[in-house]
Amino acid sequence: MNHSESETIMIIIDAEPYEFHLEPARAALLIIDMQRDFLEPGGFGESLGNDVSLLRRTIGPTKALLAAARAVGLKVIHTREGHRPDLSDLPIAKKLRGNPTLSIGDKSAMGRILVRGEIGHDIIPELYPIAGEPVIDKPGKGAFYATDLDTILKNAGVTQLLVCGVTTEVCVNTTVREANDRGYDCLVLDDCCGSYFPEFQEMGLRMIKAQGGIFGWVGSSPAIIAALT
Ligand code: TIU
Repeated sequence: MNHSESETIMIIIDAEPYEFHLEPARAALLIIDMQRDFLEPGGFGESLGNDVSLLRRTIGPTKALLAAARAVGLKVIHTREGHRPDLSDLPIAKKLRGNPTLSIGDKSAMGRILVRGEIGHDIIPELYPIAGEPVIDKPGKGAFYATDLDTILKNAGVTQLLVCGVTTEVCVNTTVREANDRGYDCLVLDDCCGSYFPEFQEMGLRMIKAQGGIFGWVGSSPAIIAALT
């Protein structure tokens, strides 16, 4: 691949706390855990008493952004939170936390909860990966923990991440913090991130952009789509 021409392209994106200098050749769209168990009625998230509509409002904007990224050849990476069928990578603390009636590995309406290969663990049909888009299966909240994401990004020359996904304060925040410590610039897209808790949605984003962008930037997908197309 010849980077020399595309590397010079830099687009100024309106963001907080200040403008983001997007370099498409060095950027990747990172879509975190848009899985049926978190987003669909009858899934794990709803079984815990959560209102999945608060997450589902992210699907339309993320789908539009994904289409724009694919159209211009921007790198796209998906993640899924989940465990091996034998649960050998599931810490007992994670299994037992909250004393749930239904926990990871148990049978639910969409198969065994957060187990790789099960229906509920997979990515929602609206955002399903296509050939050439890596899918990172992660056992933790952060997408860098116990995965090859960092290697994949470094090998592809990626230094900037456009971050979407669920939930804002859990897997999105954890991943952005991990990325920040590894030297990546993260632009988190507020309309493409969702939380079951409106107050955590707001604070999860404010924590990223506070103190001059202590963990990164916050923007919106229409600005990225306009810049790419
Ligand atoms: N992907 C992700 O955020 N996993 C979670 O467990 N999120 C919750 O909000 N529970």
